[in-house]
Amino acid sequence: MIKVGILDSTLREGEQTPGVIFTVDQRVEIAKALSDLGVSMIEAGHPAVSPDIYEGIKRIVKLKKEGIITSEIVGHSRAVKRDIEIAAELEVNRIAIFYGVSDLHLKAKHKATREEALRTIAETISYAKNHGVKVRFTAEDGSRTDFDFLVTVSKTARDAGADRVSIADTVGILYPSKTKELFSALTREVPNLEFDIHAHNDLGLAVANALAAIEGGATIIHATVNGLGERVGIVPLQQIAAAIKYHFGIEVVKLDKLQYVSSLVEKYSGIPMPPNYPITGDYAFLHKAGVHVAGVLNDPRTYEFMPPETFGRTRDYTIDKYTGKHALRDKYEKLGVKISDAEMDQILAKIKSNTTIRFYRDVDLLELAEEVTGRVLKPRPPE
Ligand code: AKG
Repeated sequence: MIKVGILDSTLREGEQTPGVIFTVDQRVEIAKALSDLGVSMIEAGHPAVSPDIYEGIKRIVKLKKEGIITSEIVGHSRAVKRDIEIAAELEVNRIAIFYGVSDLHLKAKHKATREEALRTIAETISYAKNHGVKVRFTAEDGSRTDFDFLVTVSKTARDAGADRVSIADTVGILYPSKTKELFSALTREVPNLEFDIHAHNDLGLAVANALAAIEGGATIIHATVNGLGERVGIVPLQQIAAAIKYHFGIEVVKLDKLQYVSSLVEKYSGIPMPPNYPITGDYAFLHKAGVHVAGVLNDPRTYEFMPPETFGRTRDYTIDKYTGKHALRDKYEKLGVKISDAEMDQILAKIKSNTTIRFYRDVDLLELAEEVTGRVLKPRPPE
């Protein structure tokens, strides 16, 4: 039986997108929207980074205490006592401590041996636990870490008091079968510990890896709204939520609220949503070719994996040279215009001969119908 929840890191990993900065008010509004959406955990920021992040977390924690926000609030921290103290004084529910554990990170960043790393991990987790908070440890660059050492790191974190370990695919190089194998082996080798996956999207495989991690036993998936994050970001919340619903039948968040949260973060992040973005992009439920539109008009399941209403959206189709008769008839019916079969053939021939028009608007279709039928169809201003 699969058990899975979402940690949303829009306010931490998401703000690490180049050029993205959230104000304190925006942070609070996003956190409220995420809680309404139903994410299990909100990673609200790394408070040691700057005063505005500190202030944002303070206000988010206050809303949590008042019961307005219901998700667990996570404060982010390096494996450094001062960072932990700053997060602890904010009274977050959980502190997430990260430390690079691959040999590359140990050598190039921490200048530490494996033994020194294990000591730092154990000491900082115990230090955080002594402040009365839950602790997650993140094995940064976990996907490039020697497996036996990753097991030792996980056991060390667990024995020091962490109830969760996040395996970070920091440079996004995992692929699904390897991910499932990794999480299956970790959950087998390290009992009494829950695992998260933090999957970067450098190869475009983050969602696939997150699904594979669930199959391997991960119980929390890190995601950001619109897939924000360092470089090309991490698992997009809207995609993983839809995929978990489709493949596992579990509604990890309120799917019909995804569009609103996506638009909110689009506005505040300044990163525009491409129209062809899954689930929340303008074209996600917009059909084009004649064969597709005819299929959808008969039974939408022919070209939709789930109905748009699930996501609070509606279906539509475009008119251009790819259009067929079914779509055109449906369009004119919706416009309240009666067109004979012969007239319809003439209109379609005109559309197909005009190969440079990308989208026919309703007004263009009325004009075409006027040309062919000789009747007045467009509303005219009063004389
Ligand atoms: C990463 O490795 O990409 C991280 O963001 C590590 C920090 C974390 O997930 O806690």
